[in-house]
Amino acid sequence: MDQNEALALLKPHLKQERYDHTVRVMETALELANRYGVDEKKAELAAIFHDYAKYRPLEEMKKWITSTYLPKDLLHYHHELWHGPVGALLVEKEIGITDVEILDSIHYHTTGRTHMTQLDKVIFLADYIEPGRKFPGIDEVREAAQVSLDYGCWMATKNTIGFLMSKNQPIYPDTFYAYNALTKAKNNKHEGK
Ligand code: DGI
Ligand code: FE
Ligand code: FE
Repeated sequence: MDQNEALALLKPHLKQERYDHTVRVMETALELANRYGVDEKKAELAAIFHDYAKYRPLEEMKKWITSTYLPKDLLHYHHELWHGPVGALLVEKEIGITDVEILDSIHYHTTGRTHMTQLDKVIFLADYIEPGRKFPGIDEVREAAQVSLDYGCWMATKNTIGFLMSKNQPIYPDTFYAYNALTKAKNNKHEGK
């Protein structure tokens, strides 16, 4: 599936501003994939479909979580965390993408996970630093993304956890698992282990 075909399939599912965000995530993901030697075709498709389920009604997402293999604990956390896992499911069902690496990077794009693949990291980080984003601390994450994929993702998970804690929000376990795995990798590297 080429870029234009994929974008045309995506477009009816998103509002204009979300579509524009997606195009910026795609461009950012392609840059990161190129820089860090990750499969650009997979990065392109995963980025295009990462927010595919963003506007599905909550009741529909709930139904998919309840009736499929998706983790049930999602229902006990903010519904903002549902569109990644449900998106991966629907991109397979409705768009016909079967590549597990692509589907996983869509599934985990909001939280990350333990031992993220290189593709997971590209999508997670591209979504965080695309040029339209204006989070507090974003410049530091953009600089870290120039140093390495791991360092950029580590900084993004650290920022997200700090942000959620400052708002007294619960944090989904995968967000902690991602942060822990990236922190251990970073510390081991610095200690020369
Ligand atoms: O879909 P996007 O807006 O492009 O971005 P996203 O899929 O990364 O969603 C971002 C939102 O998800 C942001 O408001 C922070 C929130 N989030 C990320 N990790 C967690 C979380 N919210 C909770 N409650 N817990 C988390 O672990
Ligand atoms: Fe998202
Ligand atoms: Fe997004």
